[in-house]
Amino acid sequence: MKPTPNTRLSNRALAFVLAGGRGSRLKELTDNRAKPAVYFGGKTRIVDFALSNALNSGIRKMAIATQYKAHSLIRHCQRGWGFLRAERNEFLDILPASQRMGETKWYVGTADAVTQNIDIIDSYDIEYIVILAGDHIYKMDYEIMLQQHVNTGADVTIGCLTVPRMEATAFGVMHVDTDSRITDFLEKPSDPPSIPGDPDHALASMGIYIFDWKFLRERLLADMEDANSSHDFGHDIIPHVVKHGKAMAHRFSDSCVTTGLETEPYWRDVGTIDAFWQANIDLTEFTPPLDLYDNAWPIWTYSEGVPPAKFIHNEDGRRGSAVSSMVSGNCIISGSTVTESLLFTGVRTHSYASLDRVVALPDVRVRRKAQLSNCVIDRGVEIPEGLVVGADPDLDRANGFRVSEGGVVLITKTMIEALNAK
Ligand code: ADQ
Ligand code: ADP
Repeated sequence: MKPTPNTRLSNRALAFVLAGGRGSRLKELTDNRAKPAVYFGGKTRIVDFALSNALNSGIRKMAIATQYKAHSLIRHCQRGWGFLRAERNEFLDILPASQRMGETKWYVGTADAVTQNIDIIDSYDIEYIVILAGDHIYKMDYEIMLQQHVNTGADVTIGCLTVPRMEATAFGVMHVDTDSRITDFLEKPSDPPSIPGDPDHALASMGIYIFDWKFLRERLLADMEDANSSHDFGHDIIPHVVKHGKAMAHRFSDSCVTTGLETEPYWRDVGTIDAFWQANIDLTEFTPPLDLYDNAWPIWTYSEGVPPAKFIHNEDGRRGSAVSSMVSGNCIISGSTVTESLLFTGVRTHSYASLDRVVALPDVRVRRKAQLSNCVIDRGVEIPEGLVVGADPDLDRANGFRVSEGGVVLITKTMIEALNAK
């Protein structure tokens, strides 16, 4: 019998992850690391979602463009994604700015991040390029989007989803005809146009673009010569293709991966402290909006070989417990109470402490009798004995912590050092 040829388009595609943006709305969480390197969901970092989606979709060639505060991100990619083997024609290539073509030091815009690496991408010998942002949380099968791209003969296919119209000011917003062809594209309009017949919603770009590499290569070289261009996908490349070529919309709901637990397609830009805290806390719900326990669509990450989480009574018989919570490996909950919280690897909580609706990043220490609620604690922070957080915003501010619009308290090492020095 003749073997069946592998017809998956993902075999011939490169996933190109843009991870160079600053993500300044995450405040001190991105002081020392780029947004894609920010921790999410107990074990993973934000970038692991785009990379895992690519891997689970069958894409084996990946590149990631980094620039802002890239050390933590690069270290994570090397440790967590180093299992891809170049000799099997699979890799994650890390592409820092300032290495390649021309004089430009930084990637000027998102398109420039691709242009500066044209010669490298040529060497990958691929037909399609799937451009992704490294800073969103979602599960999506890019193979389905690739198939639509090829079947429609589009110059570009853009992933899109429906958002409340007033939130669309932060997105590229498109108009489509009945065949899903994009007839108009506006980058971050101040007064977003609504979907015809649905005045409260707009069709927003997810920042996911599929091109035939040959087509994009040519467009990028032309764009490079254009003195008026900011060399950005949303501002320059996409509007040009919409006007002069064939741009098609791909609905996220057509390729979103769900386990049945999720009641609607899940996609989050955890770009603010409030959104970051909420999306993490949501995972502890009885029925979470995102299922991370799906063996068929694993979110891969760097994982240390650490011992299991441990829950212990203290010497006074005080129980250490966690309910409606997620507790990662190497955590020790000793004589303290944890509720509706998410603890990353290596968190230690001591007797008579309480944590309610807390997101604690790796290696946080909570000393005795601290009472913490509604907060995000950055990696490695040591919370002093008896500290009260989240009960009174004025007290939190007086202690030097950041209180977000939504009332979530952010605590970093620098803030605790300043408090201890008082
Ligand atoms: P934004 O997310 O606002 O809008 P941008 O700031 O360009 O666009 O970031 C896109 C991605 O590129 C992010 O992952 C960021 O880290 C990265 N990035 C930014 N500047 C970069 C640079 N110079 N070099 C390398 N990487 C860089 C975009 C689109 C909108 C769309 C939203 C969806 O422009 O049309 O609606 O994404 O979130
Ligand atoms: P991670 O994202 O892995 O938690 P760290 O919090 O250890 O990383 O640090 C993020 C990055 O910032 C690392 O590259 C580290 O070297 C760097 N870094 C950490 N603290 C500082 C600091 N105070 N000043 C400058 N760079 C720092």
